[in-house]
This record gives sequence, C-alpha cells and structure tokens, in this order.
Amino acid sequence: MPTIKVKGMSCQHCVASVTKALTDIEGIFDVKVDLEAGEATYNENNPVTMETIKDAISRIGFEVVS
Ligand SMILES: [Cu+2]
Repeated sequence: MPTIKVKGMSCQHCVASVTKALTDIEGIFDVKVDLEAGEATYNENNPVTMETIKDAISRIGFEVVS
C-alpha cells in the first residue's frame, strides 16, 4: 500500500480535496489521508506512476514531497 507525503494540507477540506483527487485517478481506490501526519495512503489495482500522482495533487494546489 503506497504512502505519499503531501505538503500544504491544513484542514479537513484539504483532506477531502486530496482524497478526491487521488480517488479520481483511474486504478486508485481505498484512499486514506492523515492530516496530522501529512500523509496519504492508497491501493491501486493497476500500476499508477508517481508522475500521475504528483500531477493530480499539484493541480489542486498541494505538493507531493518524498
Ligand atoms: Cu484545508
């Protein structure tokens, strides 16, 4: 189950936005976002590149950090 660090989340609205952005990616499901930790975990049923993840997150104004 991949885990990514997401920079810039400050409230539950951010959590909801990030959750939706990830869930909307084809192949990704079971997204969980931890506001305190600034992390998101997800499952994928076909391989999704980190580039796709980063694009989806930056499009909504947050940043994936490694
Ligand atoms: Cu927020």
